[in-house]
Amino acid sequence: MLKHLTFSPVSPRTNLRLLGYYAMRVCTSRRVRRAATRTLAAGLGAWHGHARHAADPVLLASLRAQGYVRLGRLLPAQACAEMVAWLRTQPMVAGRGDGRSFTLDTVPAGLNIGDYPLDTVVNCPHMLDLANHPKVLALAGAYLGFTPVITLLSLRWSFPSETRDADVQHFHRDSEPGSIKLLLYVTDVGDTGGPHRYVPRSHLDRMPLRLRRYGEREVARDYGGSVAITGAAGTAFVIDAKGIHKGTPPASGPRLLLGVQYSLLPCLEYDYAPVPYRGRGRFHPYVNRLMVAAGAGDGMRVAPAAAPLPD
Ligand SMILES: O=C(O)CCC(=O)C(=O)O
Repeated sequence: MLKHLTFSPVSPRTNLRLLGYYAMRVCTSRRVRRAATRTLAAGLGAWHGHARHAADPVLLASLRAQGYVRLGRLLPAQACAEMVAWLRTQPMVAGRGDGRSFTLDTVPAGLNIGDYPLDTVVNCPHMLDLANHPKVLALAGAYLGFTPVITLLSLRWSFPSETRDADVQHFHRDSEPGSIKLLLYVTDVGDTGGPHRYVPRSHLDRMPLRLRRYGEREVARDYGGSVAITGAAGTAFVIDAKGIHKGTPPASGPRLLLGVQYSLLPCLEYDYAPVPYRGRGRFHPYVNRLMVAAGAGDGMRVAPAAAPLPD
């Protein structure tokens, strides 16, 4: 879980970042936002050197047109089982609730969401391999216009509960402009397992000035409804997170969702604190620098943004 910045009487740098964030938010025109993103991507290319992102053209076209695209099974069932087995021993936090810490075997009654701390997420087996999956990095690079930076990394349980999370379990748009998200089910998600729902083409709207929830009836009336994405453990999809989406609360059992957000630049509203990586993979430092501390382990080497992404 990442900490949100708040205005500070002692840190002009923090205040400047937040002012930058709100300046971006008040610009709601799609055309202006698109022009700004293109200019930024071109500027990054000129600064770091141009990089080529050979994304699958069918996936890219579908993401652009619909705002979401299914990637099929990106992780084998065995790898998902290894992730769950490893996480079972790790404490998670009710970060969207009262901040309690607990494990999968001691979930407090009535709790709907549990998130793992960044150190656990980064060091969970298969996590960084997946966040750096060549197919996904190529798609993110081509969609955003330049080598992406990972700006959020999460492993989140949703539990059957009487109550719904105030944010992610209601239709909403994300607050981070110019980002896409890889979402992967680490557990099986059928019709009653808490399928993700996305409202196709809602990413093409002008952004609202104030972020808000959308009701089921409003989504049905204005967009003709949403699509539910189900799938066995390992099933992945990518969404443009400014489109309307939500996680349905699971009824049949706990559901574990892996999330990776890719952006052109760090999100101005987060306080990034990269953590040491103790695994043995080698990952692109530019892409991972907000999550993984430089020089930690042998996985991070200094390399320019335009260095080739792994095949
Ligand atoms: O749990 C889900 O499927 C929704 C996740 C979500 O809304 C988000 O990551 O912004």
